[in-house]
Amino acid sequence: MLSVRNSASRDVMSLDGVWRFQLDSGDVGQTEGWFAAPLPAARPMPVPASYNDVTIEPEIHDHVGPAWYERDAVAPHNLGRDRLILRFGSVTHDARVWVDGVEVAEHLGGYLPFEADITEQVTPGQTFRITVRVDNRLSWQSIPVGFLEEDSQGRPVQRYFHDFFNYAGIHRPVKLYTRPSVAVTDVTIVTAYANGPEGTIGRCTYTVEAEGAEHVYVIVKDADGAPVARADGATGEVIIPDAHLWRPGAGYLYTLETHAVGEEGEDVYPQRFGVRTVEVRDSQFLINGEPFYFRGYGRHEDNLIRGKGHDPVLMSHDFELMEWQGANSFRTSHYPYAEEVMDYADERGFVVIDETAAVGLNTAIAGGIFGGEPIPLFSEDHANARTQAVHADHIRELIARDKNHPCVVLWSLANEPESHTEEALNYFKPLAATAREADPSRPIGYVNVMISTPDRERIVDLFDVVMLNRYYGWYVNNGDLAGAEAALRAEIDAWIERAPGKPILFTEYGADTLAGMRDLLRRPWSEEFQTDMLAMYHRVFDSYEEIVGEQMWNFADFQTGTGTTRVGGNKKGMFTRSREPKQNAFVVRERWLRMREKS
Ligand code: GCB
Repeated sequence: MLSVRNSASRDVMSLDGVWRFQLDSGDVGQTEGWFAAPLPAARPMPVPASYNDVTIEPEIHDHVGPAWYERDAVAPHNLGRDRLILRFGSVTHDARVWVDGVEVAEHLGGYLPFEADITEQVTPGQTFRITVRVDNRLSWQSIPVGFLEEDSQGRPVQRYFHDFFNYAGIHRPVKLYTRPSVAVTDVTIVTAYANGPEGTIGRCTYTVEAEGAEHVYVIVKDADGAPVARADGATGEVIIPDAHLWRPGAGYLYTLETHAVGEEGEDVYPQRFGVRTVEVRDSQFLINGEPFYFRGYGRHEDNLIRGKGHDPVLMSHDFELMEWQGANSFRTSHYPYAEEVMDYADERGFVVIDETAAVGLNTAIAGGIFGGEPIPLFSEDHANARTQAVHADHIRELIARDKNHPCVVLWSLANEPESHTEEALNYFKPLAATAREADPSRPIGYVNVMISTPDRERIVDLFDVVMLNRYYGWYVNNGDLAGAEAALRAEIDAWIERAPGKPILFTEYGADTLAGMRDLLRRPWSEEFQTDMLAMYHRVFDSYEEIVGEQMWNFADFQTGTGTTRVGGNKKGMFTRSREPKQNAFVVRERWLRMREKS
């Protein structure tokens, strides 16, 4: 799906702001037709934001079930023959949308965009009402999975197998945009380059899909907007003389200006791209043919009050912090991030591991804590063929959204799924094929959980890299760093034997750390222990050529459900939730700046 862009033929209007909102605890809104008239008892609610922390009402914070949003908007008075599209960046988790009482869209899954052509529902210059039903319930057939229970008062409680809080609402910008009836509907770009006597020659292979077009042509513009190449036809190749590569730390971007011309007019869509290659070879991860070492974090879209609501201020600050620290990459743990974040990563030259929302497909863990009910996960009554189909659709949607981002170098199909059983192999085999078919140009991986050791693991052969979340020193060997180091080294040795030639990437390692807790004995939970534990991991990583990256857990403290192991959330952050550095942040900064200088 194309991002929303302004162009000579497209106008964009923001619908962010304060909407009207109402919980639907009895799930009666649909049968009572809340979409057909203004909401019966609405209160204000900002968009984009999670609704949970905005008010101080437990009913809203802990709500399980549908909630409704509503606002008025005005259709452009000069719409002419253009189409009017209503687009949501994400609604978590399931959405239904009405315009003046007419249903226009339905979308499953809380982290990807969807849109509806509402031209027929509106009158140019007239006000219309948008109503959205948001359902935050997870089931065995949603991605991520979850199930419902009741508390002692008979109220529904959402259970799930990941630790981050199940924030809900309209999380990302809502837009209205116009486009001509002749329209560019999709663009796919794959790049390559060759170095020769005349410098670097970039090659951009493209495919444009267009509606109602008789003629398609493309113009490549450089970062200053100057045209540097052009080609005719809906598919083809453009050669870029003297090309600037997109590199980690230097995000040079071109624009493929696509023109679709038909009897009804012309559409212009500017698709940004970077010239770069990605390849996995001989235990190395190569970007532009050079070995790349990932320095960074697993992150969350999470912050005070706004929950998972996208906020450009926080986004910019987070990138400043990452750069200050010398990081060059992050993983979108554990769901696709806002499109604005992906654009920003492209511009700033950050390297991204793009992860699906398939977190917690594992009934043997609960938020990283081992234990829990022994539920047969991949089975008719739990994660079944329907779940797999939803997961496959989600992979296709993610790749359709993010395929043109040069920052994305690797697709992560799941975080810590069950991966040591025959059922897991049967589940993931077709999904790996789905990802490869949707994007043959990038490597794929999945993130392995600690209980699926190399002697038991069954699915790694489907993937190009080994991605490991390890907590030796924390959940295992807590406080015993010598024991943790020995166990970590033994496991790495076993992975090298189990998956020869595949690069190994540490996608999580970390210790809960209460900011301000200092300890002369350097014990767990103190700032000293976090520093010591990460230093131990880094020493180990430095002694293996097969290890191509370190993404610690987590960039910042984040909100979770409550529990005996979570003190006001997950505290494994390098920074606190309000982005103050812990002691460790300075220590790791020295290491990463040194590494940045050398690379
Ligand atoms: C994990 C999960 C991550 C948790 C983390 C922890 O393995 O992937 O989502 O937050 O452990 O801190 O327990």
